Amino acid sequence: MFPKTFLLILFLNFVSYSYGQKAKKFFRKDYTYLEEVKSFYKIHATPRGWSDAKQVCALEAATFFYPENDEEARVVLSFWKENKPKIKQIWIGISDLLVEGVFKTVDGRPISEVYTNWAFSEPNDHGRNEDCVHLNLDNGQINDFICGVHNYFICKKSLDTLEWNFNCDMPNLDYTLSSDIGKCYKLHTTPLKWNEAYAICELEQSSLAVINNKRERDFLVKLAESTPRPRVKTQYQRGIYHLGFHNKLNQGWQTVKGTPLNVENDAWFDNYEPDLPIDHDECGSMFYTGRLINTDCDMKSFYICEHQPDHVTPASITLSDQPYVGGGTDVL
Ligand code: FUC
Ligand code: CA
Ligand code: CA
Repeated sequence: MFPKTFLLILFLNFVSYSYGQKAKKFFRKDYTYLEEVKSFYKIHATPRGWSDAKQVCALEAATFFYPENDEEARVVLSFWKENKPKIKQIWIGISDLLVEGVFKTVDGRPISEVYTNWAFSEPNDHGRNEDCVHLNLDNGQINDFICGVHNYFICKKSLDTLEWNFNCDMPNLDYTLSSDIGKCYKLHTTPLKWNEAYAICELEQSSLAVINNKRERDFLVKLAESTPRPRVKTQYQRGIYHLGFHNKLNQGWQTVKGTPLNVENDAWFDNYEPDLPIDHDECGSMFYTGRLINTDCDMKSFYICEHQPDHVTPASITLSDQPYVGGGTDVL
């Protein structure tokens, strides 16, 4: 009897939690909720090629917008006109990249199920080089066009599909809270250059992690232990993780938050590569042992993002905490 009641309580809690978040109608600060279509939208005013646009939406835990029907097209077009009236067209999440002539949405639906308001005699695969669909914002008609051309676009999240990471106060479920430290972290295992990693963390509403004390260092070392074992000997697989500090401005090592990093500690560069530091190695990373190292900014590496949940008071972060710069041993 007890376990059943217990399970029921757990279940009700879960339901009311998700319901609670949905009732708040909040996804991210940069998205606007439109009640008529029960979804959140963000206008991206940085023009991108179609594939990049698709990736950006995915990284924001959203979908590359396409109208699901005439009603949504109407509502979103008027939302656009209120905000960015001058733009003539945007990319939408429909293409025939996979099979020529077969147009599908980014989530795999045939175009016939959604929005087929083609302009006259479209799609025409003009120059045999048009696989991506754009939407004319004046008349709501669509046309196939060259995917590499840069256009504005919209990302969308429906209220239906909204999930919430309550511990971390964010929609991204991949972040884990360390209640000890008062921050949430995500370790990324697709190796990227430092700048790229920086940009991805930002899209996830977070930033490259900065280690403030030994406890946090230990936590990140544990997190790093969860990454797959090396199979090929490339740099990143030797256990390097990009973090949030650099000397790119040549004004001394500093964190991504602009605070100085104290590098007096002799543990700083030692034992990693005999000839370091050299000039272009101006990006900050962590060896899997927890030691901070400088790395070539172009080196692709795993990386760790951190997110500060709004409701958590970071008890362990005090004003006296300097970003941590030492510790660990680098034995390969
Ligand atoms: C029509 C369109 C093409 C392109 C060309 C200039 O042929 O179908 O997509 O815009 O005009
Ligand atoms: Ca085509
Ligand atoms: Ca066309």
